[in-house]
Amino acid sequence: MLRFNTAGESHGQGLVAWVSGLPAGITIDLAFINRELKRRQEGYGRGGRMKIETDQVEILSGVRRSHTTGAPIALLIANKDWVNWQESLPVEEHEDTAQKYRSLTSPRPGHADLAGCLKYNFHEARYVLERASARETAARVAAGALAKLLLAAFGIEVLSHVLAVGQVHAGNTATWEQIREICAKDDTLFRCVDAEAERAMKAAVDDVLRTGDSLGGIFEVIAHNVPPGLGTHANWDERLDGLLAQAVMSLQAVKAVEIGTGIENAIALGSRVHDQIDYNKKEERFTRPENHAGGLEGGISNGEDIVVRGYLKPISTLRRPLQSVDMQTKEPVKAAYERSDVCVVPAAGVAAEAMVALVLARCFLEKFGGDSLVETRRNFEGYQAQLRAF
Ligand code: EPS
Repeated sequence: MLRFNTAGESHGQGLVAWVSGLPAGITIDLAFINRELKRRQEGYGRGGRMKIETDQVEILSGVRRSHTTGAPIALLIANKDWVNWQESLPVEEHEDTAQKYRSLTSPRPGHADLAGCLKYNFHEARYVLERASARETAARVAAGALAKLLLAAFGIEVLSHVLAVGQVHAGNTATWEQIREICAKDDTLFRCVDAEAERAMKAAVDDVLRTGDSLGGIFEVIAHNVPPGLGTHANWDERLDGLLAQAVMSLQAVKAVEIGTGIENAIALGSRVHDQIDYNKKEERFTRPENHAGGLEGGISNGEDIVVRGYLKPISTLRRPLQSVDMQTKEPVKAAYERSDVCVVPAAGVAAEAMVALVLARCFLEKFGGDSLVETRRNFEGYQAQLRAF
């Protein structure tokens, strides 16, 4: 079974990920993983931290001579900012470290600060916010890049683009080719296929930069060329739509997840919503002229592109802070301000690609198995032949 987890704090020594269950023989391209990390750092509206960090992965185990060995893979991404924090957050307390500790006693509405302090019995939020930080998604992106490399060996690609920032919506008309093109570019502002909407998104972010506010938005992840038959209707906890929703919702600041055009579908007529079925005799496969279902029916992939949208609340750290209460004095105060991003929708899209890729890779390996890529491929090709002969 493909499993992964992460550890690490925003201003700790580094972030780590552990990935287990990938078959032996997958080609691992470090440049690809690092490019994914760079994509996560991009976007207009990021804070000062992104000028400090150049995220690079170090692989500590499970990969030898550019191939997976089948053993657990340990990944490390160093935090360059650690040099500025090692006396504030030392692993072992020293005599002179206490006064260098940077406590945060006025919790930010919308952040994990207060709920985390109540739960763990801290009277200031440093340890909570360090782990709650979306910097953790760098580790997820590195793990997701491994999943993407497995999927790519079977022609499956996972990419994302931005549909909306604040009130600015680009519309729902992006094609797979446009999404590929925008993802191939370095240093995009919002990874939005609509240049005019992108300009308006920049203006919206400039506004909140001026006013000390923040903005959320909507990203869309597409998984292209996914075979039909991943996930199952048979058990609630194996439905692929449910697994994808949980994985994407688990990303910091994501507050709603949509499959296909699920939200619009809820208020439309059934006859407009359900994707009619055709058969392409030459390609020996069922096709759909439209994809409102986002490639999922009955919790099973149906062979169309899988479409997952994430809705991001605005960043909760505000330069012009909201009202809060000091956790020690219980007196009213303004919420704390820490250096932060003001808009992270394209970065969240990249983190969501990683989560979608990890879920798909897990379901793919559940269906096709294999301890080596050769074995997985044999099983996959047998199923492809079965589909053609259906
Ligand atoms: C970061 C995500 C955000 C940034 C962070 C880097 O984390 P958070 O969810 O805590 O706001 O603010 O940068 C800093 C913590 C900092 O000191 O600037 C990321 O995605 O890498």
